[in-house]
Amino acid sequence: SIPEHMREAWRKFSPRGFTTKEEFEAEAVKHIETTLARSLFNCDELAAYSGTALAFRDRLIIDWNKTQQRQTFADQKRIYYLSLEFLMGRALDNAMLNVGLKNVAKEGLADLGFRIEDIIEQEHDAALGNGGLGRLAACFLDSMATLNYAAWGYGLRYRYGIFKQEIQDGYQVEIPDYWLDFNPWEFPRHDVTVDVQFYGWVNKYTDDQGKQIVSWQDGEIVTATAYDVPVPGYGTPTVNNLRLWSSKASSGEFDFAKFNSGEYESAVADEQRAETISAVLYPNDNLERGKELRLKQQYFWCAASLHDIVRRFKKSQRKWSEFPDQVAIQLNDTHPTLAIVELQRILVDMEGLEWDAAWDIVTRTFGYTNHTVLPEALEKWSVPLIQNLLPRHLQLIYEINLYFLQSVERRFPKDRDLLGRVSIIEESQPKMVRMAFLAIVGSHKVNGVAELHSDLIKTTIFKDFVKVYGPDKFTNVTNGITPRRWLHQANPRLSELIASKLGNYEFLKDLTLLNKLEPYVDDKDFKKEWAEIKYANKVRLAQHIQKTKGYSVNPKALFDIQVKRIHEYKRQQLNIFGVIHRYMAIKAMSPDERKKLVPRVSVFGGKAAPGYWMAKTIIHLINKVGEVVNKDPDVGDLLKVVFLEDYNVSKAEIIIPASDISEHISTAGTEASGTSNMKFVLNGGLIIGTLDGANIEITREIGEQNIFLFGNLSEDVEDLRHHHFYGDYQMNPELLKVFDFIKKGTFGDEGAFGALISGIAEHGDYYLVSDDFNSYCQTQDLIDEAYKDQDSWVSKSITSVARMGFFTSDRCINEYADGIWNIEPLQVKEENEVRSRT
Ligand code: 475
Repeated sequence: SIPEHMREAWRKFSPRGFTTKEEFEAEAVKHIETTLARSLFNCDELAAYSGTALAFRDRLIIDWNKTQQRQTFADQKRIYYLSLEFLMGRALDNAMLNVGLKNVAKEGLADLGFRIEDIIEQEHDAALGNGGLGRLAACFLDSMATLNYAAWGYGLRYRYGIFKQEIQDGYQVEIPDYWLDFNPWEFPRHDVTVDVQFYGWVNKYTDDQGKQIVSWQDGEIVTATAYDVPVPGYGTPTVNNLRLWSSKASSGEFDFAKFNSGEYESAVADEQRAETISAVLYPNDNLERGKELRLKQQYFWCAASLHDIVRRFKKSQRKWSEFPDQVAIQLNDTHPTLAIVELQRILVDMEGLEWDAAWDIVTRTFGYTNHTVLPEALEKWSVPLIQNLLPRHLQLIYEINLYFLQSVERRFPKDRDLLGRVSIIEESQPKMVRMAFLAIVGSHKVNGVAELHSDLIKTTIFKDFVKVYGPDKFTNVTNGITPRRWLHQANPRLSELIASKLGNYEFLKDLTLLNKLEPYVDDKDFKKEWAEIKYANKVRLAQHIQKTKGYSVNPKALFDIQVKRIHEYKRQQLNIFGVIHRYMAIKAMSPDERKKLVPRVSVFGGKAAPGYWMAKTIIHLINKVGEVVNKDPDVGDLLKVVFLEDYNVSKAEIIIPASDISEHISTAGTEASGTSNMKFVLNGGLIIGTLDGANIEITREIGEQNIFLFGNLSEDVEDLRHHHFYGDYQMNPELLKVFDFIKKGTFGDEGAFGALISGIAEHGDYYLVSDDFNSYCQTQDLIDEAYKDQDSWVSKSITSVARMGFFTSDRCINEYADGIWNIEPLQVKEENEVRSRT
């Protein structure tokens, strides 16, 4: 660093960042005219967005620098959140709100000739995730920064995020999402690199001093380069770091020999192969496919992150035994499990620690979060694949397993079966490494993401590990969401109304303060404003539908929304069969009967994994039903079916505030938590749901009278499935009528839907669509009745919001910090009130 006596110039000129409208305008214009080389004669909205984003980016990086210095000086424990997915969405609006300068930007942009809403719209979503797991990671980053924890996210800088979805002839078509054309939110750190090795072989020998040396040799080297993304907290100067790794052929490796000997093409091909590692996000949600490139991604990212963390720790010159006091690493599902093995390798092979001492450090460092019990989503990697790609790691895994099984055997000497059941290696053909088991063995805590889910993992997939370790290793942290994005940013008018009653915006930092809304549940004026805001949000969505789909829907109708990844377990098929049932009922009614109906708009949105054929069939059916129903003159406004294309974070911000009812209707016991259920309720929507995931805790908090529950319970699912195969099983007759209606060709070629129907009617109905159909339809009728009484509906809405305090991700982070990471927030002395609460 610069010597003390030469620091004056630095202090004098180091930028302080804008706070006034004029200062903002100066920054934005400077960027537009110099960084972007545009002028007032050719500044379109995209250029205005770019200038604004660069101005805020600069603003953030000043606080980012200070935060990093503060955290380094404090020399306390840090959290490292390892996630293959960070579904960040747009950054500009969030940055403006979190630093409290949205009004300044709004007025400044108006001076320059732009509307802030149009400018915000220009930004491309950062869509480096699939669904719930990736968005949870993004909410957690927001909370960790807001609560002043010293926390880093580590992920991959995919060149292509989740694909863009288009609907053509009712079918999903995938378009690549190249999003890095212009990304002002990242800082390339060409000086922060890690060389990561693949393939090769393991050389074991004894050196001159008689010490066992293990060396992993002759592999292929790929370089990881860091790209840093600032993560601003709300109402605090803390700006944390999200470090994303990008792959490149190592400069040492780029084969100049080849190049010089005329093999130019093959040298370039090697280079491209290296870049492929971070090229694309795997588009599967709740599904693992076991592809080699995916394993390469996982190791590349784990190795780069671990070496970065270890490098930082080594600067502190502490003893290795203090590593777990300085470092907590949280594994977001099993995707980063190789980090456990890599840390053991660093400590034993590279730093020369004894096995037991190293393993003690490792297990005290890691925590593992499980996000699903679906068998097809549990990661297993074939032993031959690992053997080839990571030969040394396979040896370490076997060794870890050996010591683990020996300890199990000592404690349960008579239980031979137990050893086979808990072994990290599955004795199949080929043998497989069970990553969840490795994650459990290598961590000190394992958590599920909602109470039911955490109970289920203890009694089903990880039951034997509860026997081995005792119940205390397993814990629950019910998921949450950041109220900054999901209330304040997505629903500014509702946030403002709440603030007007509560006196300030403190509830955005302490969401339990929402309970102060309860006294207003019967306040006539308040209710009127509440209802008006919901209506305005519905109008906004109706405009979006008009713009993107080209037809209009009635904003006075009941908006019934299901937006999430398309998956059989989430049961969009139950919803669309219910819609068809409703359509059939309307067709059968007299005009007088129709007049009594509550008009409804059924909105669907979500992507199917490109290889998930059944999910694509469901999308196709929804679109075909829409085509028929929406133009049927018998139906008119009474029913509209809308499939919104390309559901993503920024669309969620428009869709969620506009719901009257949202659907969270997974087969009981299958949805680990769900987080959109929380987002919808926080925005004043009611929900129809099964007793699954966090729906159960939402019900407990807001009260049974404020939620529409239906369907079989998780504890009965197994028996029901058994009965389908071995009992005298009868399909629900109303559902059969729906199937007949489809089979008649009402929605086009009935063959297209054959497998969807037969899966339920003939092949065991694994997701219990038929079992729950009656209760689902009856509950939908109750909803229609309840909606007619708008006064009581609005009271339910307000009461629910008032009781949602528990579901902030701030609460989650504090629970992780207390129960798993053993870490305190860093005191920020200069903590400044958010300047203008916009
Ligand atoms: C749950 N993704 C939600 C959310 O905890 C829960 C798995 C394997 C491979 C690729 N993606 C995955 C998931 O398992 C996932 O997104 N799980 C979701 O995590 C946050 O709220 O119920 O389905």
